[in-house]
Amino acid sequence: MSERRQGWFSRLTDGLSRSSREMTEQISQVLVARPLDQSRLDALEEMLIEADLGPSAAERITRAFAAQKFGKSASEEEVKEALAEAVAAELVPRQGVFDPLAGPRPFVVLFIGVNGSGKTTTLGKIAADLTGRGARVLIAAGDTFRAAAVEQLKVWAERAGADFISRPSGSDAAGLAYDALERARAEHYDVLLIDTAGRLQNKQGLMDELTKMIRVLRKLDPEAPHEVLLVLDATVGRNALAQENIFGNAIGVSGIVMTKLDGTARGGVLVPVAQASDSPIKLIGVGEGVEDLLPFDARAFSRSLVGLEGPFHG
Ligand SMILES: Nc1nc2c(ncn2[C@@H]2O[C@H](COP(=O)(O)OP(=O)(O)O)[C@@H](O)[C@H]2O)c(=O)[nH]1
Ligand SMILES: [Mg+2]
Repeated sequence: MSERRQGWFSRLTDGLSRSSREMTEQISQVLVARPLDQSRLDALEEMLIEADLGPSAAERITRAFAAQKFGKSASEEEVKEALAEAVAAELVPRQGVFDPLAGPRPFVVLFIGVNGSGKTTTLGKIAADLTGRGARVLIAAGDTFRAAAVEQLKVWAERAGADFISRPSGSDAAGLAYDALERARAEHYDVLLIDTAGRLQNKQGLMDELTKMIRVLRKLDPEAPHEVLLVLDATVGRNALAQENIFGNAIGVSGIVMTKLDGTARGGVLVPVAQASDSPIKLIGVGEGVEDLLPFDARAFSRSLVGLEGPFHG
């Protein structure tokens, strides 16, 4: 485990423990070294709901937790371990793998989500990871709405050593996607990463544009896009759940990226999002830097959420 990788986990842990500070304080106040009567279990359930885990997961976690037999003198550590296990049981089945180099070539990935959720940043991090592993990557600037968005993505592409295709702002995003896939096939790229716009104030227009992008990609490759990553910002809390609902219903999503789990994260919302979505959580963002993207590890996440160190700490 490199220094760098440990840094990721400590940032995740820091961010999540900030989001769950109240939760961890309450754990020790409410649950440690006391008999688990109904009022204490109710307090735990309430605490989980307040941490954005949602009522149904909160109920199941509380029930699983109550089934544990704690001695009179259960330590904070023991209580947290049991709670982490109960949270992990919810999330392990919702953990997925993003591995574009295991699929067909060119492997086409579409990034969708509202403005500011972290689509472009996530795409840039993935591009750098793939080129670092020797893959040939083409990036398409499908957010043709804002010139600044194209520039931001171009910087990421240059940094990653990936090739870049764009159109003047205002151009048809579907046309760009089509041209990009045609080029990726002709020039034998391993992966094509397609950014998109996220202006949800015109919801129907956006959904139509995304649907059209997918439709034209399928004219060239019926299997494309091989991955549709929905990028959600954890700091918006329960709004992330509403966004999952909107995009999940309108567009076929194959994986979720939950960003901004560092900093002011309200990481608990990952639990109801994971359960509401038909597709698994595949990646998490833990910072703005190029290396701040992690495969989603349900157990490490659960331990961090309840304020235990991740399994990669000494
Ligand atoms: N702290 C933090 N910031 C992030 C993360 N991912 C993205 N951001 C920041 O969120 C802002 C919006 O990201 P951007 O990729 O432009 O979002 P987009 O509109 O969906 O393309 C930028 O300032 C990013 O640096 C993350 O995991 N952690
Ligand atoms: Mg963007």
